[in-house]
Amino acid sequence: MSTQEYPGTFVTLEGPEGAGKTTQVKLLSKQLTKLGVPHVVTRDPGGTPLGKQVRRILLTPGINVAPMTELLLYQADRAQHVAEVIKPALEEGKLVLCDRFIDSSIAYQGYGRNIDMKLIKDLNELSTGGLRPVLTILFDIQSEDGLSRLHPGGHDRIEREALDFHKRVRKGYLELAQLEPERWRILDAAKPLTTVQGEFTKILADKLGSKHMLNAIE
Ligand code: T5A
Repeated sequence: MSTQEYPGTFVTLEGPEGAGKTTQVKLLSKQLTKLGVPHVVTRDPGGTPLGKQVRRILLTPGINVAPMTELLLYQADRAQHVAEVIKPALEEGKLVLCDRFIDSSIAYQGYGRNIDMKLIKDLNELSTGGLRPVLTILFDIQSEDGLSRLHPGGHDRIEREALDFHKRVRKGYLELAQLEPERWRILDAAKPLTTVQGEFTKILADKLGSKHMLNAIE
Protein backbone atom coordinates (compact mmCIF):
# COMPACT_ATOMS: atom_id res chain seq x y z
CA MET A 1 0.00 0.00 0.00
CA SER A 2 1.42 3.39 -0.90
CA THR A 3 1.10 6.42 1.36
CA GLN A 4 -1.25 8.02 -1.15
CA GLU A 5 -3.94 5.82 0.41
CA TYR A 6 -3.46 7.42 3.85
CA PRO A 7 -4.31 10.97 4.93
CA GLY A 8 -0.73 11.33 6.22
CA THR A 9 2.51 11.48 4.24
CA PHE A 10 5.40 9.05 4.53
CA VAL A 11 8.91 10.37 3.82
CA THR A 12 12.12 8.40 4.32
CA LEU A 13 15.72 9.57 4.66
CA GLU A 14 18.52 7.35 3.44
CA GLY A 15 22.26 7.52 3.02
CA PRO A 16 25.66 6.12 3.90
CA GLU A 17 27.18 6.47 7.38
CA GLY A 18 27.68 9.98 8.74
CA ALA A 19 25.67 11.69 6.01
CA GLY A 20 23.85 13.88 8.54
CA LYS A 21 20.26 12.61 8.25
CA THR A 22 19.69 12.50 11.97
CA THR A 23 21.02 16.04 12.44
CA GLN A 24 18.81 17.40 9.66
CA VAL A 25 15.61 15.64 10.70
CA LYS A 26 16.00 17.00 14.24
CA LEU A 27 16.40 20.55 12.89
CA LEU A 28 13.38 20.12 10.65
CA SER A 29 11.29 18.70 13.50
CA LYS A 30 11.98 21.83 15.59
CA GLN A 31 10.71 24.01 12.73
CA LEU A 32 7.62 21.82 12.23
CA THR A 33 6.84 21.96 15.94
CA LYS A 34 7.08 25.78 15.87
CA LEU A 35 4.62 25.82 12.97
CA GLY A 36 2.32 23.37 14.78
CA VAL A 37 2.57 20.70 12.09
CA PRO A 38 1.54 17.26 13.38
CA HIS A 39 4.48 15.00 12.59
CA VAL A 40 6.43 12.00 13.78
CA VAL A 41 10.18 11.55 13.57
CA THR A 42 11.18 7.94 13.86
CA ARG A 43 13.97 5.59 12.89
CA ASP A 44 14.67 2.16 11.51
CA PRO A 45 15.92 0.19 13.45
CA GLY A 46 14.76 1.20 16.91
CA GLY A 47 11.47 3.07 16.48
CA THR A 48 9.56 0.95 19.03
CA PRO A 49 10.36 -0.58 22.47
CA LEU A 50 10.83 -3.97 20.77
CA GLY A 51 12.89 -2.33 18.03
CA LYS A 52 15.24 -0.72 20.55
CA GLN A 53 16.16 -4.18 21.80
CA VAL A 54 16.62 -5.49 18.25
CA ARG A 55 18.75 -2.41 17.46
CA ARG A 56 21.03 -3.17 20.38
CA ILE A 57 21.57 -6.72 19.14
CA LEU A 58 22.20 -5.51 15.59
CA LEU A 59 24.66 -2.74 16.37
CA THR A 60 26.67 -4.00 19.35
CA PRO A 61 30.23 -4.67 18.19
CA GLY A 62 31.66 -8.13 18.84
CA ILE A 63 28.39 -10.09 18.43
CA ASN A 64 28.56 -12.65 15.63
CA VAL A 65 25.56 -12.00 13.32
CA ALA A 66 25.27 -14.04 10.12
CA PRO A 67 24.11 -12.00 7.07
CA MET A 68 20.72 -13.75 6.87
CA THR A 69 20.13 -13.29 10.61
CA GLU A 70 20.98 -9.61 10.19
CA LEU A 71 18.50 -9.22 7.34
CA LEU A 72 15.72 -10.96 9.28
CA LEU A 73 16.33 -8.88 12.43
CA TYR A 74 16.07 -5.63 10.44
CA GLN A 75 12.84 -6.94 8.93
CA ALA A 76 11.43 -7.97 12.33
CA ASP A 77 12.17 -4.47 13.65
CA ARG A 78 10.46 -2.98 10.58
CA ALA A 79 7.28 -5.10 10.87
CA GLN A 80 6.81 -3.91 14.44
CA HIS A 81 7.68 -0.32 13.52
CA VAL A 82 5.11 -0.19 10.70
CA ALA A 83 2.37 -1.74 12.83
CA GLU A 84 3.02 0.23 16.02
CA VAL A 85 4.21 3.66 14.85
CA ILE A 86 4.16 4.40 11.13
CA LYS A 87 0.73 3.17 10.02
CA PRO A 88 -1.17 4.65 12.99
CA ALA A 89 0.52 8.04 12.44
CA LEU A 90 -0.32 7.99 8.72
CA GLU A 91 -3.91 7.07 9.52
CA GLU A 92 -4.04 10.13 11.81
CA GLY A 93 -2.93 12.33 8.92
CA LYS A 94 0.55 13.06 10.23
CA LEU A 95 3.76 13.69 8.34
CA VAL A 96 6.03 10.74 9.14
CA LEU A 97 9.78 11.31 8.70
CA CYS A 98 11.60 8.02 9.01
CA ASP A 99 15.40 7.84 9.32
CA ARG A 100 16.13 4.75 7.12
CA PHE A 101 13.56 2.21 5.87
CA ILE A 102 13.29 -0.49 3.16
CA ASP A 103 16.06 0.95 1.00
CA SER A 104 18.62 0.51 3.79
CA SER A 105 18.03 -3.25 3.60
CA ILE A 106 18.63 -3.21 -0.16
CA ALA A 107 21.72 -0.98 0.13
CA TYR A 108 23.33 -2.65 3.18
CA GLN A 109 22.19 -6.29 3.02
CA GLY A 110 21.86 -6.39 -0.79
CA TYR A 111 24.74 -4.31 -2.17
CA GLY A 112 26.80 -4.51 1.04
CA ARG A 113 26.37 -8.17 2.03
CA ASN A 114 25.47 -9.52 -1.43
CA ILE A 115 22.22 -11.16 -0.28
CA ASP A 116 19.81 -11.91 -3.14
CA MET A 117 17.94 -8.70 -4.05
CA LYS A 118 14.64 -10.42 -4.86
CA LEU A 119 14.60 -12.07 -1.46
CA ILE A 120 15.21 -8.69 0.24
CA LYS A 121 12.47 -7.01 -1.78
CA ASP A 122 10.04 -9.85 -0.93
CA LEU A 123 10.89 -9.52 2.76
CA ASN A 124 10.50 -5.73 2.58
CA GLU A 125 7.05 -6.30 1.12
CA LEU A 126 6.18 -8.75 3.88
CA SER A 127 7.41 -6.64 6.79
CA THR A 128 5.74 -3.43 5.58
CA GLY A 129 2.55 -4.90 4.13
CA GLY A 130 3.59 -3.10 0.93
CA LEU A 131 3.83 0.36 2.54
CA ARG A 132 6.13 2.59 0.53
CA PRO A 133 7.32 6.15 1.07
CA VAL A 134 6.01 8.83 -1.27
CA LEU A 135 9.41 10.57 -1.11
CA THR A 136 12.88 9.25 -0.27
CA ILE A 137 15.75 11.68 0.16
CA LEU A 138 19.26 10.34 -0.37
CA PHE A 139 21.80 12.20 1.73
CA ASP A 140 24.75 11.40 -0.48
CA ILE A 141 28.35 11.58 0.69
CA GLN A 142 31.59 9.78 -0.23
CA SER A 143 32.03 6.88 2.19
CA GLU A 144 35.38 8.13 3.50
CA ASP A 145 33.98 11.61 4.20
CA GLY A 146 30.90 10.27 6.00
CA LEU A 147 32.90 7.83 8.11
CA SER A 148 35.38 10.55 9.07
CA ARG A 149 32.51 12.50 10.70
CA LEU A 150 31.79 9.69 13.15
CA HIS A 151 33.15 9.66 16.67
CA PRO A 152 36.54 7.89 16.70
CA GLY A 153 36.41 4.61 18.64
CA GLY A 154 32.63 4.78 19.08
CA HIS A 155 31.80 2.88 15.90
CA ASP A 156 28.98 0.36 15.97
CA ARG A 157 29.09 -3.10 14.37
CA ILE A 158 28.03 -1.90 10.91
CA GLU A 159 30.13 1.28 10.93
CA ARG A 160 33.17 -0.93 11.62
CA GLU A 161 32.75 -2.77 8.31
CA ALA A 162 35.53 -2.40 5.73
CA LEU A 163 35.63 0.67 3.50
CA ASP A 164 34.76 -1.53 0.47
CA PHE A 165 31.49 -2.53 2.15
CA HIS A 166 30.57 1.14 2.69
CA LYS A 167 31.48 1.97 -0.90
CA ARG A 168 29.16 -0.78 -2.18
CA VAL A 169 26.39 0.64 0.02
CA ARG A 170 26.83 4.13 -1.44
CA LYS A 171 26.94 2.79 -5.01
CA GLY A 172 23.77 0.85 -4.23
CA TYR A 173 21.96 3.96 -3.07
CA LEU A 174 22.91 5.86 -6.21
CA GLU A 175 21.65 2.99 -8.37
CA LEU A 176 18.38 2.76 -6.44
CA ALA A 177 17.81 6.50 -6.87
CA GLN A 178 18.41 6.21 -10.62
CA LEU A 179 15.99 3.31 -10.95
CA GLU A 180 13.10 5.18 -9.35
CA PRO A 181 13.65 8.91 -9.97
CA GLU A 182 10.03 9.88 -9.24
CA ARG A 183 10.38 8.73 -5.61
CA TRP A 184 14.02 9.69 -4.92
CA ARG A 185 15.73 13.06 -4.55
CA ILE A 186 19.51 13.23 -4.12
CA LEU A 187 21.06 15.83 -1.86
CA ASP A 188 24.79 16.61 -1.60
CA ALA A 189 25.32 15.92 2.11
CA ALA A 190 29.01 16.90 1.99
CA LYS A 191 28.04 20.58 1.92
CA PRO A 192 27.96 22.72 5.08
CA LEU A 193 25.16 22.01 7.53
CA THR A 194 23.09 25.12 6.80
CA THR A 195 23.34 24.56 3.02
CA VAL A 196 22.11 20.98 3.43
CA GLN A 197 19.31 22.23 5.68
CA GLY A 198 18.14 24.68 2.99
CA GLU A 199 18.25 22.05 0.24
CA PHE A 200 16.43 19.52 2.43
CA THR A 201 13.49 21.86 3.10
CA LYS A 202 13.39 22.91 -0.56
CA ILE A 203 13.08 19.28 -1.68
CA LEU A 204 10.22 18.73 0.76
CA ALA A 205 8.42 21.92 -0.30
CA ASP A 206 8.90 21.23 -4.03
CA LYS A 207 7.64 17.66 -3.81
CA LEU A 208 4.89 18.02 -1.21
CA GLY A 209 3.94 21.68 -1.62
CA SER A 210 1.67 23.19 1.00
CA LYS A 211 0.70 19.81 2.45
CA HIS A 212 1.78 19.82 6.13
CA MET A 213 2.78 23.50 5.66
CA LEU A 214 6.10 22.39 4.17
CA ASN A 215 6.26 25.50 2.01
CA ALA A 216 6.18 27.68 5.16
CA ILE A 217 9.50 26.38 6.51
CA GLU A 218 12.34 28.90 6.30
N1 T5A B 1 20.97 -0.72 8.53
C1 T5A B 1 19.78 -0.10 8.77
C2 T5A B 1 21.06 -1.87 7.75
O1 T5A B 1 22.14 -2.43 7.57
N2 T5A B 1 19.92 -2.37 7.21
C3 T5A B 1 18.68 -1.81 7.43
O2 T5A B 1 17.67 -2.32 6.92
C4 T5A B 1 18.62 -0.62 8.25
C5 T5A B 1 17.31 0.04 8.52
C6 T5A B 1 21.73 1.97 11.78
C7 T5A B 1 22.66 1.05 11.05
O3 T5A B 1 21.95 -0.03 10.55
C8 T5A B 1 22.20 -0.19 9.16
C9 T5A B 1 22.61 1.17 8.68
C10 T5A B 1 23.35 1.73 9.87
O4 T5A B 1 24.68 1.28 9.81
P1 T5A B 1 22.20 4.22 12.95
O5 T5A B 1 22.97 4.62 14.17
O6 T5A B 1 20.74 4.48 12.95
O7 T5A B 1 22.44 2.69 12.68
O8 T5A B 1 22.98 4.77 11.69
P2 T5A B 1 22.79 6.03 10.86
O9 T5A B 1 21.45 6.11 10.27
O10 T5A B 1 23.94 6.01 9.93
O11 T5A B 1 22.82 7.21 11.91
P3 T5A B 1 23.90 8.21 12.25
O12 T5A B 1 23.23 9.10 13.23
O13 T5A B 1 25.17 7.58 12.68
O14 T5A B 1 24.25 8.96 10.88
P4 T5A B 1 23.61 10.18 10.15
O15 T5A B 1 22.22 10.33 10.60
O16 T5A B 1 23.82 10.07 8.72
O17 T5A B 1 24.53 11.38 10.65
P5 T5A B 1 24.39 12.39 11.87
O18 T5A B 1 23.34 13.37 11.64
O19 T5A B 1 24.38 11.62 13.14
O20 T5A B 1 25.77 13.16 11.69
C11 T5A B 1 27.02 12.50 11.88
C12 T5A B 1 28.05 13.55 12.33
O21 T5A B 1 28.28 14.47 11.28
C13 T5A B 1 28.01 15.82 11.70
C14 T5A B 1 27.10 15.69 12.92
O22 T5A B 1 27.23 16.79 13.77
C15 T5A B 1 27.60 14.39 13.54
O23 T5A B 1 28.71 14.65 14.33
N3 T5A B 1 27.38 16.51 10.55
C16 T5A B 1 28.05 17.33 9.72
N4 T5A B 1 29.33 17.74 9.70
C17 T5A B 1 29.69 18.59 8.71
N5 T5A B 1 28.83 19.02 7.72
C18 T5A B 1 27.55 18.64 7.72
N6 T5A B 1 26.72 19.04 6.75
C19 T5A B 1 27.11 17.73 8.75
N7 T5A B 1 25.92 17.13 9.02
C20 T5A B 1 26.11 16.38 10.12
